[in-house]
Order: sequence, then C-alpha cells, then structure tokens
Amino acid sequence: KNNFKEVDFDAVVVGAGFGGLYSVHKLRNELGLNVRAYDNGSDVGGTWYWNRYPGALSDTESFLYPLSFDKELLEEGDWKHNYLTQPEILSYLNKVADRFDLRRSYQFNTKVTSTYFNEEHNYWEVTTDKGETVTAKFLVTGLGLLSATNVPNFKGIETFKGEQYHTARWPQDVDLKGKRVGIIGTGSTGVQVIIDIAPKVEHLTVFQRTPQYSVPIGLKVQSDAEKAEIKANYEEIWKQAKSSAVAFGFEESTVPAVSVSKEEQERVFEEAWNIGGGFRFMFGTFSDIATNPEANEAAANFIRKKIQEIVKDPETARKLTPTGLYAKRPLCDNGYYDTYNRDNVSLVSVKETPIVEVTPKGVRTTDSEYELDVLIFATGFDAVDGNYTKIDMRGRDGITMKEKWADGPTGYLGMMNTHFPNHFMILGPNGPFTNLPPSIETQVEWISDTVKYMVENDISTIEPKQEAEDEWITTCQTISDQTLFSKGESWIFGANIPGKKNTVMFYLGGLGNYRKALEELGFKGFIFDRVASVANV
Ligand code: FAD
Ligand code: NA7
Repeated sequence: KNNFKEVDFDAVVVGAGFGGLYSVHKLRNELGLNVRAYDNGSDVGGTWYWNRYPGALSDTESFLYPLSFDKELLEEGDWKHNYLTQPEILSYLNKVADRFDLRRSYQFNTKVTSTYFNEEHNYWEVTTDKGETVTAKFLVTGLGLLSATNVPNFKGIETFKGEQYHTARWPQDVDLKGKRVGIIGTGSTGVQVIIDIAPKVEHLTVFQRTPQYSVPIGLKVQSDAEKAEIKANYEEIWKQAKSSAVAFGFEESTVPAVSVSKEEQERVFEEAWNIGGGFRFMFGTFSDIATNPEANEAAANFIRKKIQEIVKDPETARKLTPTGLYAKRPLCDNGYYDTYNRDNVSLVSVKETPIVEVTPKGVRTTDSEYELDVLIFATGFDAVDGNYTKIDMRGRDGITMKEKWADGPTGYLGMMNTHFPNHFMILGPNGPFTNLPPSIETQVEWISDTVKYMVENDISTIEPKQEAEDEWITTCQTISDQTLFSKGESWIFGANIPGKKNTVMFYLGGLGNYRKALEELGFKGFIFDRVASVANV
C-alpha cells in the first residue's frame, strides 16, 4: 500500500529557519528525495529573518550558534563578538542556503493553511494561502517555537496615531532618533531593545509588568587567535555540548549551592557575573538553582543586590527589583539596569499602575497618560504550538490537532503525534530546552534517518504508539515537577498568553539525556504501516 510514486512530492518542509533549511538539505541533497518547502517570509532565516529589532543579539555564544554538521562550513565561520548580532545570523543562514542550494526548493511568501492526512492513500495534502494543494508522503514542520507573535489586545490599540511595531515584525529603516518612544515588555527582547535605543531616542518610557532577573552577557570582541582555537577544538566542543544538559558550551555544575558557605556562594556568583551569560549563571554556578528554593533564593538575592547597587534612583531600583522565583529562561544583557540611570529613560510599573488603554496620543495608565510617537510591543510569542494551532491540521480518523491538543500541546519525543502519521515536527512540544541549534540538528538527523529507513524498507507510515507517547509526556511532567520552572510563569509553560492552558511544553532533562533516550528507545514506541500491521493481527 505504498503510494510513494503517486505523490507530488516525497516531502513537504515548512519553515526556512535552522530546522527547515537543514531538513531540506538532508532530505533532498542526502536522501535524494523530491522536496517542496514553504515559508511565509520572503526569504530564508526564520527567527532571524523576522526579528530585526534594534539590538537583536543571540544569548548563545557565537561559536555554538551555527549548525555543526558540515566541517568546512564551521571552518569558514566568522563573527566579531562572542555573541552574534541578528544581521550576522541572518547572513550565516543565507550562506547555508547558498552553499547547499536550498532556495530552489522553497516557495516563499507562502503560508501553509491546512494539512490533511489522506488515509486512503497514506499521504499528506498540504494547502497554502495561494490556493495550491500538493500531496506528499512526509510532512516536516519547523514552524519555530518562538515565532507566532503575541500582541496584547489593549483597548484602543487601533486608535494610536503614532507608529507601532512588534519586535518580531520590525520593518527596515525605522528611525527613532529624537522620538518619544514607549515599549511594553521587558523580556529578553525588551531588554535588548531598551539598551540599544535609549541613547538614540528623545525619551524612552518602559512599561514593565514583571521585573526580571538579568545578569551581564559579557560581550567582548573575539580575537582571530581565540576563533582559531575554538575551530581547532570544534569536535570536542560539539561533543561536549551535545552530551551536556543545556548545550551552552560549559560544564553544568554538580555542586549544590546549599552545600557550601554563604561566602563561597557569593564568590561563585561574582565570578559568573563577571564572565557573563544567563545560562552559565543559572546552571554553571551551582547544580540546584533551578530545583531548590533555598539555592534559587541565594542566586536571586545576589542579583537583587546588584540591581540596588547599579540603579541610582531608589524608586526605580525598587520597581526593577524582582521578588519572586528566578525560574524563567535566564536573561543576560549588555547594561540593562544601568540604562535606567539615563535622564531620558523612565520606568512605569504596570503592575502598580495598569495600562487602561492605548489612546490616539499614547498610553494611558490608571494614573497618567504618556504621549508617544512610537509604541513598541516587546510582548513575546505564543510559544511552541502558536504556529501549529493556526494551521488546520487533520490526522487519521479526522482528528484535528486542536482536538489532539485540547489539554495542551504534546509530542512524542518532541517530534511526532499519534493520529498524525509521517508528520515530523522540529522543536515540537515536549522537545528539549537548550541552546537550540544542536537540538534542532539532533531532531532533523533523527527525522532523516527515520525517513531513510522507511524508504529503504518500503514502509508507508510511521506513527507513535499511544502508550509510548503517554509515557514520554509523563516523563516530561515528572522532570518538570522536580524543577522550579513550572512555578516561574513564563512562555515555557504557556503562562504568558491569556487563556492558554498552562502545560509542560518541554523535556527539561537536557540534550545529552534526550539524545540517549532517542538512541535507547529506537523505533520501539512506533507503529510502522499501521493499516498493514492492524490487518495482520
Ligand atoms: P524559526 O527560525 O522560528 O523558523 C520558523 C519559520 O517557519 C518562520 O520563518 C515562520 O515564518 C515559518 N512558518 C511558520 N508557520 C508557517 C506556515 N504556516 N506557513 C509557512 N511558513 C511558516 N535560541 C537559542 O538557542 N539561542 C539564542 O540566542 C536565541 N535567541 C533568540 C532571540 C530571539 C529574538 C528569538 C525570537 C528567538 C531566539 N532563539 C534563540 C530561539 C530561536 O527561535 C531558535 O534558536 C531557532 O532560530 C529556531 O529555528 P527554527 O527553524 O526551529 O524556527
Ligand atoms: P517574553 O520573554 O515572553 O517577554 C515578553 C514581555 O512582555 C514580558 O516582560 C511580559 O511581561 C510582557 N508582556 C506580555 N504581555 C503583556 C501585557 N499584556 N502587558 C504588559 N506586559 C506584557 O518574550 P521575549 O520576546 O522577550 O523573549 C522570548 C524568548 O525569545 C526569549 O526567551 C529568548 O529565547 C528569545 P510578564 O513577564 O509576562 O509579566
């Protein structure tokens, strides 16, 4: 019942970020399959095509934010600082596309609107907003986990007479010089924008909901000698990253903070503060910051003291100082708190004086109206499943993805779902929470190995067994329950979107363990050729 030859394409790939691009390379260039790819952007880049806001920077160090599969590409890699700017990453992904001739498989400016599994013929019917429907045996979606934008529905938002932008839809050539700018949101993105534009604008008003714990990023120029040394050790570096937990290029600490003296804690935190890096501060200092409330408080308190030292105005310092857990994706910055010492920057705590509405002139809170020329939404994303729920996805037995995910998005090994045969997700729900390129690579390689196996063995469908999927979700839940992240109220659990179910959307067991699980589980949790295997029983 293998209709392999009767489809328009062997595989459809959606997305032109790291995940989609590498998938097209693996499936088309290595396996020799006939591939059609789509992205709703006008070119490659994904996250780095869309996020052109001022100050956009990686928080993974430069040497660990490319794909690792091609030695020559790694050897040719170049960067200026130890963190990458958005133009540098976009140019890298363009280089990947050129080198492997990937663009010719893409249809850009095209949104996939529905994906139906045709049970009679065992293929996917993929329809786009251009009205085209194509059929394909395999469907690979790399829709991005931080890609569907979140713009809060403030009253009067459409009446604003000035310019308004979401950071992930930033147009080219926005001139903020001499303007009165307001920004809503102080997550990783907001922090970067604030630092970058504060010196350029006439006045910057920051509307902050939840204060953030942020540590210095430690931005510095990287010399040719340093880059050469990295390249000479790349094999070891990738091996270490892929077997570590967060894959940020350092060894996670094995020492609990609660096992050492207060003085030793301070010494270790101070050292990490001086080196820089959010993940390093949270996971490289002590082993229990994300799991033990006492250790978490020690780290949080260290950062609180730093804020008090840096910020001169006591009232601003008070508003900026977080009180809760330090348990979101750890932030780092290049001078965030110090930016509030500028005369042209002011902070509004919208927890204390909530935003009532956006007016033609600006933003009105319960106690004041702020007149603005430009309003920036650094309000984040409907993370992980946000782009999935926008597509009408129907699997076997007419089950829709919405129904499948009624209690929250899930995915076996972060890549597949029961009822959705031959549909592989890159960074789908319940996948690893890490520096992402090595996780993306791990998944794309697993997907292409699986497809290769199926093609070679003339297998028409693969689908997870319900019990395997349930077990994986339970594993993700058990690990999550052992951490403080589940209480941290952020996009990691869907807590940032009003009305979204708060669920465990990640495997928090680390990339090393994830890779081990893929290897150990093999194909045990899958049904191949479901129809044939049911008929055979
Ligand atoms: P994406 O790059 O998000 O690509 C998905 C693409 O799919 C997009 O172009 C989207 O438009 C397209 N798409 C979605 N739905 C459809 C549809 N229906 N039809 C057609 N096309 C569609 N991660 C790190 O590890 N380190 C970092 O330092 C880091 N910094 C980040 C900074 C920012 C500002 C953001 C937003 C994210 C950051 N991330 C970082 C996460 C980043 O998203 C990943 O590292 C990586 O780029 C994801 O690649 P991807 O291919 O999975 O998805
Ligand atoms: P985040 O981390 O989700 O941050 C969004 C920010 O916007 C955060 O400060 C939110 O406050 C704020 N926000 C969201 N909705 C509102 C409303 N309605 N009113 C006021 N403030 C609001 O998104 P980022 O883009 O910064 O970063 C996402 C990831 O991308 C990041 O982890 C990196 O990996 C890159 P809150 O904290 O929810 O109170």
